[in-house]
Amino acid sequence: MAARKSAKKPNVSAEELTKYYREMLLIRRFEEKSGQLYGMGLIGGFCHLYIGQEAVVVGLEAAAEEGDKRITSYRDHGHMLACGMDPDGVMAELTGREGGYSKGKGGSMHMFSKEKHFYGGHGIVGAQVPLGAGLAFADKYKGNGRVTFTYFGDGAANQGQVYETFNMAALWKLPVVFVIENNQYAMGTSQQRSTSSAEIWERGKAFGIPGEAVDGMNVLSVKEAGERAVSHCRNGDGPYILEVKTYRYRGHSMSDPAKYRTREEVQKMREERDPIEQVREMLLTGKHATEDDLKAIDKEIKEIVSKSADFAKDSPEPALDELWTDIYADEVPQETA
Ligand SMILES: Cc1ncc(C[n+]2csc(CCOP(=O)(O)OP(=O)(O)O)c2C)c(N)n1
Ligand SMILES: [Mg+2]
Repeated sequence: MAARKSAKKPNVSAEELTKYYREMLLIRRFEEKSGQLYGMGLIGGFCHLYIGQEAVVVGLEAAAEEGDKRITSYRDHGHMLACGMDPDGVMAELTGREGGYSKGKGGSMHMFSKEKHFYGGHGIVGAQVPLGAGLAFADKYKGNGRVTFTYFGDGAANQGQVYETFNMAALWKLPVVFVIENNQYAMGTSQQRSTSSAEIWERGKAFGIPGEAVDGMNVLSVKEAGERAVSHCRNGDGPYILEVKTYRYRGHSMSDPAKYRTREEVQKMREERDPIEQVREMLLTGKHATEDDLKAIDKEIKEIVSKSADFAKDSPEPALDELWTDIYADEVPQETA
């Protein structure tokens, strides 16, 4: 793929690196556990894992400030964990239980957190793109200096509504970072078979939107690019596009046997580009951490994930009368801030 490795020596503290390691590992272990629970029949319906793409959200969350917003597609568990949502609530939602973020009524693709400014979780490909611009419009209107991260895939990037959104976002100088998570596939269709240009971000030029391609397997490169994008938006200069070149190791969803690519292709990416291994290497070679330190982090993360699975299993199924709630808004929210 076209993503470049960052050649220069990273200017990053041990604390920061350890934080990214921990956050990416949490997503990976959480997703592995979700896969297991799915296999056991405890999670039903659609379930799209984020394994391999962890550096994208962790890098961009490192560039975000309190109050910034995020919205994404159905491949959303990593985004929720990275913005600080509770693993217990996410896992309980995956298993359709009362303790979940949508009281067990939304499942994998439909979770929200007003507190963490996470606006979903959207099952319709590309639907979150105009919604993300809408969130940014509200912030611009209020003049509160917030930025919205609007994530979508390489497949979604071929939709017409994306370009209608680019046009309006550029025209109104909306504070929105469009993050194209280019994992090279849209279900079983590779980017080469579906997309006329290898550099999707360049399409923004037609609207006067600046952007760049980013090595999405390197959390530091993602963070650095994220900071450029965020400062552009916060300065009032309008939208910015980041095409983050990444890779998903698992199938499109739990029901995908992934016959459209070779095992070797996946193996090569895991061995040579894995985002967590890269940070692990940096921590060890930079003598920022010992093998034992990392083992202790691994243990701590395993415990968080296993606790979330226990919470999910112990949480009851929603009561039958929940069928009649959360259908219409009880009141119109009057937000002022
Ligand atoms: C409007 C619409 N068309 C088709 C689908 C079926 N579908 C679900 S995911 C997907 C592929 C999207 O790929 P991409 O945007 O690259 O995201 P990724 O799954 O790789 O994260 C398709 C076609 C859908 N959910 N919504
Ligand atoms: Mg894709």
